[in-house]
Amino acid sequence: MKPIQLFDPASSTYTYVLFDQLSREAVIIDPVDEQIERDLATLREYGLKLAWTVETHAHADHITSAGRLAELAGAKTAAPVGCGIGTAGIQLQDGDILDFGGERLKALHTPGHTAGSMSFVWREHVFTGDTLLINGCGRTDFQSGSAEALYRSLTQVLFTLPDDTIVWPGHDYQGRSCSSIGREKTTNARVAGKTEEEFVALMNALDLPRPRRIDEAVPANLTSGLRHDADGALQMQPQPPSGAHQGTYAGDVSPELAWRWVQDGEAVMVDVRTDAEREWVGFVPGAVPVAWKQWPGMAINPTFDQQVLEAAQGRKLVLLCRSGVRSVAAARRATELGLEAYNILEGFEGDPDTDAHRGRKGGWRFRGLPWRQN
Ligand SMILES: N[C@@H](CCC(=O)N[C@@H](CS)C(=O)NCC(=O)O)C(=O)O
Ligand SMILES: [Fe+2]
Repeated sequence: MKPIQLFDPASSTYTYVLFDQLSREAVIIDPVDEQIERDLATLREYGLKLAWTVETHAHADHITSAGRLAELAGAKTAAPVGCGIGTAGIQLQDGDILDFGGERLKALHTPGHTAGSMSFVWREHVFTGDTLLINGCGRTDFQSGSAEALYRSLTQVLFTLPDDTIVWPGHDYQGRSCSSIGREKTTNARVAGKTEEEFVALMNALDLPRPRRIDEAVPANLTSGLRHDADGALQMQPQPPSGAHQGTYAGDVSPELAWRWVQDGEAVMVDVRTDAEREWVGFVPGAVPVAWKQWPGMAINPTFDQQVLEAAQGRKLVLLCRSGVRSVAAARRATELGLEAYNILEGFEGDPDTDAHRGRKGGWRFRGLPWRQN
């Protein structure tokens, strides 16, 4: 049995999904925030139920999606006790076991890259985070790193595993996928055949540039990737419309808040996109389709007023479009009709990125909220 190995090209991070064949319970190791859609799709594709999210350490180069996976997929969060990730439900100690179905994942404390770093053993596999990389190892020059501690973790913990143990690293910057303990023990350029003094001298002379996102990533990762409390709280409050729209509709809401209101029965979601967009791009289960404009010619839907009045049934309306433009116009009209209408920020697809592709910069799908396609 092999883990599923997934790659985030922006940070060269590997994420791993392991699962129990019978119960379909799964563990995800080091999930990356920007890849949450891919990871949820992988879980769906294999028919898995996510039991655990696990961190090897508090990352400096990317933000984890653990907190959001816990919310969206019902997973429990686990992180090494020494990493200061206070939001993780289980604070792992050396030797602790996480059960998923009939399978077991064992935590090994392997400090050095950071003081709390851990590696995880599953069957004949070891997930080494940034402790051991293929023909390399994690740097030790920030976040309580220690080259001395790393030398001991490599030589006295990881290299005492059986030689045929498969090594699955936390990163690879050259497209390599996995290695073995035997191979790394004999050929790893940083540590093989080196004394502790030689290794420490080499590590201290690396002089690597600081990770680009360190100032943003480390604080976010200490709360499982859920942004600062103040932002989180703000995200769950409606905001008054700004600029020229002041006072013309009830407010702007995040996709997360809109979904919360819909689930609580407080609001009805109205999808104001065209039939074709819903049909071809995707839709939110339970949302009432009331196009604002329709093909041909994107003419205003003549029955919009009547349809939204019928849809509201005395409740608030949250209006969804592609990127949050038509939904503002529709919210203004619904307000004129006497309804309490909110615009859902970012829409279904979010804003275009630098390649002019939607779906990667905000939006309902990007945020991992429920949607379907026919
Ligand atoms: N260039 C990357 C940082 C790369 C980096 O520093 N990676 C860390 C792991 S988070 C490391 O230990 N690298 C070891 C090495 O490059 O030898 C960025 O800006 O995010
Ligand atoms: Fe790292």
